Amino acid sequence: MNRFVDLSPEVQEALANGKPVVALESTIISHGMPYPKNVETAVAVENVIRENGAVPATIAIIGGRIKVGLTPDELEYFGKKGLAITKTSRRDIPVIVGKGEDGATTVSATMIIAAMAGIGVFATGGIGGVHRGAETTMDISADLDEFAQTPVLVVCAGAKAILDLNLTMEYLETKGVPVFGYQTDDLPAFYSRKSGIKVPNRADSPEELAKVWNTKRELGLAGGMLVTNPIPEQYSMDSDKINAAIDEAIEAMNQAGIKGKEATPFLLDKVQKLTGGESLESNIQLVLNNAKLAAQIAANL
Ligand code: PSU
Ligand code: MN
Repeated sequence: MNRFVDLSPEVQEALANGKPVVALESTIISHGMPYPKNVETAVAVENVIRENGAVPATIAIIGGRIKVGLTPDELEYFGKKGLAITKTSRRDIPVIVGKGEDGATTVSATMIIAAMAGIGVFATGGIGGVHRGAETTMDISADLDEFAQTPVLVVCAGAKAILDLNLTMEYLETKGVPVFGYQTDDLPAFYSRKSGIKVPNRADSPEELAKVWNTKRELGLAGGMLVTNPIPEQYSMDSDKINAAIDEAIEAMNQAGIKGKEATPFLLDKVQKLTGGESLESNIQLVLNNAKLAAQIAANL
C-alpha cells in the first residue's frame, strides 16, 4: 500500500482474510444529499452491506490522508461539512493529498483508491456520464474513462436523465466497458426502472455477475465493469414528472452559466428541490438496493 492510504481496522482485517469488501464513494454524501439525511443514508448503506455478508469501505480524503473505511465520527464530520468539501475526481487526488485537504471522492476517484487497496466491488447511486449537449460543451465525466482503465466493478441504478443516456452508452462501448442490466434488458434511468434504451447484457443473479467479473480479470483485460440495477418498483418515480424537473434544472443551469465540475451537483440539487422529498427518498432507496447487490456479488467472487 502507498504511504498516503489509511485502511480502517475493519477493512484491513477483511482484506487480510480474504473476506468480501464493498467500496463506497463520498461525493454522494457531501454533494449528493442534504445533511443529515446524507449521514443517515451512509450509515444505513454500510449496515446493508454488513447484513449481506460483506464489509463496507467508505472512501474519502481527510486532511490529506486517503481513508478506506471511515469511523462514525468521520462520516458525521464529512456529511456536516457537505458542499464545503472539495469534490475530488481523478485529476484532483494529487492536489488534495499534496495540500493536506479534505476531498469527497467521486466514482472515478473512489475506483482508483479501491483498486489501490485491492477492493474490486463498489456500490453507488448514479454515475457520471456524457452530458446533454456534450457535442459542444465536451462535458464527459471522468467516471467513464475510469471504467476503461481501473479494475473495479461498479453497481449503480443506471444514469440520471440529466445525462444523454444514448451517448453515455456509446462512449462506454468505445471504451470497451461491459455493461449489464440486473434482471432487466432495459437500461435503468435512476429514478425510474426503464429508459427505453437496450442494455448490452443481462444478468439474473449475483453469481452470474461474479463469474463474468472473474473472467474479465483472469483474461487480463484492463478496466472495470458496470452493473445497472433498477430502482425497486415501489420507489420508482413517474418518468414524465421526473423528466419535467430535469428539463427545468438543465434550463436553470444554462441560464446561470454553470459548467465543469459544478454542473452535476447543481443539477442534483435542483432536481431534488423541484420534486421535493420524493426524489430524495427514491435516491436513498436505490442506493440501499445497490449496496445489497454489490455485497452479494462480492460474496460470490
Ligand atoms: N450522479 C448522481 N449522484 C451523485 C453523482 C452523480 O446521481 O452523487 C456524483 C458521483 O460522485 C459521480 C459524480 O462520480 O457525481 C460525477 O460528477 P461529474 O459529472 O462532474 O463527473
Ligand atoms: Mn463534467
